[in-house]
Amino acid sequence: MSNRRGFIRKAGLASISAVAANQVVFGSNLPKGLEFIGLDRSEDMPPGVDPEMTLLNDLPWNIEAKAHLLDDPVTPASKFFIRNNGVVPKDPDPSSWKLTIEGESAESSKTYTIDDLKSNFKTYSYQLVIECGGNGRSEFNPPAKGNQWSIGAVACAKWTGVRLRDVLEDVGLKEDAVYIGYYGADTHLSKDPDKVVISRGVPINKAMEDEALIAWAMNDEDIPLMNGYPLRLVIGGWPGSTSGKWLNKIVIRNKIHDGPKMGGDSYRMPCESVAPGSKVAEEDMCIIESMPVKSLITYPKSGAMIKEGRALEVRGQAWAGDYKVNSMDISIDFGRTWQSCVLKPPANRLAWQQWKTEIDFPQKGYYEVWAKATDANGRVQPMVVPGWNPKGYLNNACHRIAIKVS
Ligand SMILES: Nc1nc2c(c(=O)[nH]1)N[C@H]1C(S)=C(S)[C@@H](COP(=O)(O)O)O[C@H]1N2
Ligand SMILES: [Mo]
Repeated sequence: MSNRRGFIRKAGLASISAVAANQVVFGSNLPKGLEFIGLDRSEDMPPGVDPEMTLLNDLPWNIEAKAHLLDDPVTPASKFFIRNNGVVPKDPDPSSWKLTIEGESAESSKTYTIDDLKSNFKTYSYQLVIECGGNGRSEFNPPAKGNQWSIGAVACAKWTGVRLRDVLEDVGLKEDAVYIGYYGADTHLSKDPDKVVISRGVPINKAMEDEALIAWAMNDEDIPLMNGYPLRLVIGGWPGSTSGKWLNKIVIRNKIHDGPKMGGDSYRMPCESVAPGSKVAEEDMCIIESMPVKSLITYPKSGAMIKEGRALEVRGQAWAGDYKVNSMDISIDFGRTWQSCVLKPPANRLAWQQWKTEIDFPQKGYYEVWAKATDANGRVQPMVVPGWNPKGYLNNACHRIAIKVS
């Protein structure tokens, strides 16, 4: 733990939780080995954010959920994680908002208002999992730079909008189209107006699937400003970074999109596994596509105290990127034996699935409940942190909670 903290401190003020990045006046004088005490920052959260959410950074805003906050099948806006790379656009106006589709592999260039999208195309709603590629980053060793997400940079809301496919087809795709890229209206932390914060994308086949949405509503309401109001892409099952917020442009590309955060270590993994701490050459890095199988225990909270002789209901969520979760198991003996859980089918493709079971504890004492999901391809969550990588992506280790029986 002390190593971890030391690392965070070296990484700069901006990553110290519970201290406003821009408010530590004499921060550079802090003696080595000391940490800022910090304040209860729940009052400094953006409007509408549950005070139990964890603030990792406020410039840019990065806020994650705790496991027990993700107990709802459909995540409410107040518990939806926020991951920003730049500065949120000021007072976006939905009535004048424009989305332009262009690019070397577009047959034409077209611009739509949100009303155009609503009236020219059919509207669809899906429950879709968005998980940051860096969710779980805080567990990697040697540590990776960036927001030290624990387990809460994931959510599954109901999204409403038009199919990305329908809009792309309205513009027309040339034969050589292989990728799309997005642009948004957020601005760069450097204040350089020419610098793009992030512009990622997905291959055409992912963009053309039924569930890929250009969305204007989350849970039947306007999308919260922090989550992309008034318009965003929602690409379920892939790293959250593909779901462009404050969406104002989509480019249809004849090559893999090359916007900021498509190359280097960003959202890329060593194509072959490497020893922890290795330097990996550019050409040996591969773009992350589907997120791996994963699950959370959302009830009870870790640390729950229960009475001896009483069965305990345990429940949570499970998801597996582009795939279904096939089975869910829990262990109370540190992985020696497993008990299977009841697992619901997803509400639609790319939604997370609810699981539950009842546990009888054999005697008084301290226990841990470990949860393990298996996807439709037979891939299983690892019990410990999986393959180290330079930016600390794709940690899908089993979630654990503590229980005291007395
Ligand atoms: N324009 C824009 N889109 C963006 C980002 C961003 O910083 N700017 N962050 C991306 C990342 S890394 C993630 S994980 C998701 C997070 O979406 P959320 O903040 O709604 O949870 O948005 C993605 N879309
Ligand atoms: Mo992300």
